[in-house]
Amino acid sequence: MNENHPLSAAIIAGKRKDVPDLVQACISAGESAQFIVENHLVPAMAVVGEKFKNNEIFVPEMLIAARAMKEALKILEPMLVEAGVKPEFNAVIGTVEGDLHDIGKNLVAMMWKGANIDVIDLGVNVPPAKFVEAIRENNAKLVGLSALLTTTMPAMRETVKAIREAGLSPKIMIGGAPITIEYASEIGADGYAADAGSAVDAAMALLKA
Ligand code: B1M
Repeated sequence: MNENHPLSAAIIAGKRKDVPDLVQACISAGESAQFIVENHLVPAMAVVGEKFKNNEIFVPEMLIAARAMKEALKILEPMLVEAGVKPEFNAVIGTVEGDLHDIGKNLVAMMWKGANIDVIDLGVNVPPAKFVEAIRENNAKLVGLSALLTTTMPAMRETVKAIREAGLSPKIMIGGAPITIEYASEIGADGYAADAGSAVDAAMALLKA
């Protein structure tokens, strides 16, 4: 991990405007798009996640860093597609039915993307059947459910139930302000994360288990 590389440092500091030139410099130096993602982008977002987890940075800084990472991906994604490089893992994420809060869910999605996971974001107010359909269509290995309201926590239980009853076995992670690890185990989810930084470690642990 080399978070001191100029590109990684620019992402961590959220210097979005510097990112395209730094990506081009890496390409000119002969680095492949995959190498750049794995050695500069992923480590940078890992540092961002760690700082967020430790309350060294907060939501605005994290969003700014994620935006800087997106600038790099804009250049690198077409190159990755052309080279036939696919992220190692994929995931479906959404805010459960009845719930319109998406700021935390978007942060988790961005951190997962930063960890080189292909993320299909279903948005907010997602009914269980839509999760089931997306998991099936994409053969998703990981599913993220977010809820911010105590009144929508039961929709998480319903979603987990619908996924299992459909005979699908992706790893299911849940999170959101009212959610606890106890609730995760109560409803049969595989994992829980308290924040977007921990959500990357937890996702990787589930995917590699
Ligand atoms: Co709403 N709201 N809201 N709201 N809102 C809360 C959640 C509330 C606590 C405010 C309060 O009363 N103090 C309260 C819930 C009370 C409860 O259920 N116990 C509440 C309420 C009541 C409501 C309405 C019912 C209000 C009304 O209309 N009467 C209504 C419900 C609408 C609906 O969803 N059906 C409503 C509406 C809204 C807005 C639309 C105005 C807006 C949402 C805008 C949006 O998301 N695009 C909004 C907002 C902004 C909030 C607060 C102020 C902030 C939420 C937020 O974005 N936090 C919130 C009060 C608060 O938290 N201070 C509140 C920042 C975000 C980064 O944190 O989402 O927790 P968070 O995500 C964290 C972690 O939880 C975790 O990682 C994230 C990053 O660290 N995480 C995951 C989240 N998802 C995860 C998934 C994972 C893993 C980790 O794995 C998959």
